[in-house]
Amino acid sequence: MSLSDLRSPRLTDTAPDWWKGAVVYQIYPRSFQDSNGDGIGDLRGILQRLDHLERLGVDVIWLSPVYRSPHADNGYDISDYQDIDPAMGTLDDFDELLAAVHDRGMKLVMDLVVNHTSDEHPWFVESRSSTDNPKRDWYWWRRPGPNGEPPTNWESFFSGSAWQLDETTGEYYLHLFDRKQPDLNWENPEVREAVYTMMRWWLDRGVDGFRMDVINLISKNVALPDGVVPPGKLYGDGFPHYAGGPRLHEYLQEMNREVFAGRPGLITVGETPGVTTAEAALFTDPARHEVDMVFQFEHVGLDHGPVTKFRPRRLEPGELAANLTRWQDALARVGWNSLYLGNHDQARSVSRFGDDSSHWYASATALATMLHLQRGTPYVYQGEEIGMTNMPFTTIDEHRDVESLNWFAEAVAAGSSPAEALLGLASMSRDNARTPMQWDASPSAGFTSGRPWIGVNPNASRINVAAQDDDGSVLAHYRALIRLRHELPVVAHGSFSRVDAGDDAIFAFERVHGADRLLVVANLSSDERTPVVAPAVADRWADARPLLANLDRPGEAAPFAPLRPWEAVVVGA
Ligand code: ISL
Ligand code: CA
Repeated sequence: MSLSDLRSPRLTDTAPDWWKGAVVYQIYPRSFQDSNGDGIGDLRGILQRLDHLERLGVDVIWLSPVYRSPHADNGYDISDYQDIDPAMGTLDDFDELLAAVHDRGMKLVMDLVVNHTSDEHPWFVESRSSTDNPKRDWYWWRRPGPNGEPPTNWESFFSGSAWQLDETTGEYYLHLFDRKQPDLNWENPEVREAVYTMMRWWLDRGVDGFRMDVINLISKNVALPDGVVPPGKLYGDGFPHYAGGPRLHEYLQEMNREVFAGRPGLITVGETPGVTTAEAALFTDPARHEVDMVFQFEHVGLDHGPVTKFRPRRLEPGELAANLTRWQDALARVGWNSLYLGNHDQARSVSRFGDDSSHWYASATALATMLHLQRGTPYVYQGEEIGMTNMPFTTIDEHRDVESLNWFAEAVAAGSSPAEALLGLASMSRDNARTPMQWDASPSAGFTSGRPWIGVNPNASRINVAAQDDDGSVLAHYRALIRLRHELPVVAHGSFSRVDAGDDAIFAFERVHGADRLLVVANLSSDERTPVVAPAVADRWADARPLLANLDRPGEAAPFAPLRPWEAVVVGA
């Protein structure tokens, strides 16, 4: 059986779990393509770049928020769920984009941000107007403590207290993120009904599903207890009280009944920071009718320091593979994994988990190989398919993200030197992943004819889509991986088992589906490594056929030959 003999199912697949064979591409619209020279990416820009996505072979496009927003958190603060932000275009542009995506056999998924709204959303404007407004209870309002202090000691994700005192009524409101992102009160059935109505409106318009922002935060412990103050911190950890709350599964099942029932062909993915394997299995057990899959966060937390992610620790080779293996094993029988290394909240994966200086190409492709050939649905974050790297920011003025700006101010106020605080941002700032997509070697990388809202990475002259149209590029390797998933059922549906290769830095695993077998052997380190496997394993793969490799292999592709830095080999049997 050779690759070219195989069929390409793409989205002709009508099975309820079609998304097991799909690859999702995340667009961060603000930084993807600007069509009108204002320096901000927009919907018509995406329309101009659909060829790239079609050639890459992805099945589903997930759009980070394009709704009307004051942009305190780049659109994750929504002031109108049923309109497009003027900077992004219009509803007509949206309809045109959706039709064009569908014409090309792809699907479109919206970001659903319903843990909180913008403080400029009419619901909140009403809610804050008086203590007896009918929408007062749509948000979390509480009276100050005896000394005027916030109702709990919780810290916001973006530094400082999670509570904001509102002068109008002298009460505090809860905002787990920015103070311009007040949390909705899902205990109130009217809130839930309003959200479901809005979701049905988008599905009626033709969208194919939702990526649900911090969906595991929508149910809170209504007693709102203080959190434990960890060593070295000013605030308490409210996470146990606002994440995975008592009514979370009830809400998701209700949403599923009210919104998704009777609409086949959708894809739903919950973003669930801090989720455990056991909880993930519950969320994604098809029999429970909650969501198709969730984004877990363990592997993107491995390098976080004990006090803050901005003082990270060095990962040892093997830590990433060990963690991903744990998730593969945990969801082997029930549930489904989302496979991702990067998104708009994470540093660039090749810079973080790979080696973007000495082994840029090899590490970008080795990481992609081990990720895409696991059991689960892979997500490609814009620019990852060409190996985009972290941005060499040199001053705080070049940063845009509210999280980075707030943390920097807090760190400097607490006595850090600006240089030291910038060092923390250098490896971990979300802005690393938000610089413009690198299309070509022109001054703004083909992103805009104007002045981009955030700087273009200077390496765009070298790392860009136009420069990678040949075999042997990162882009070509992504295309090959996506094609493998579409053409070999074992990639989508096979079991996963890690193979002990005698060295933690070598991530080797077998996939089995009926009589079809696949073996991946990837050296996730910058040193040469030699796999040592049990004789039974070596025998099983003695007659393997080479399917894919990221580096040229001299002679036959013996899967257990010594591996060069970041070398990855895929064979079939
Ligand atoms: O990057 C983080 C802060 O360190 C994450 O904790 C992030 O805030 C978390 O993953 C939730 O992310 C989502 O919700 C946020 C928004 O800022 C992120 O962009 C979004 O992906 C609030 O809506
Ligand atoms: Ca624009």
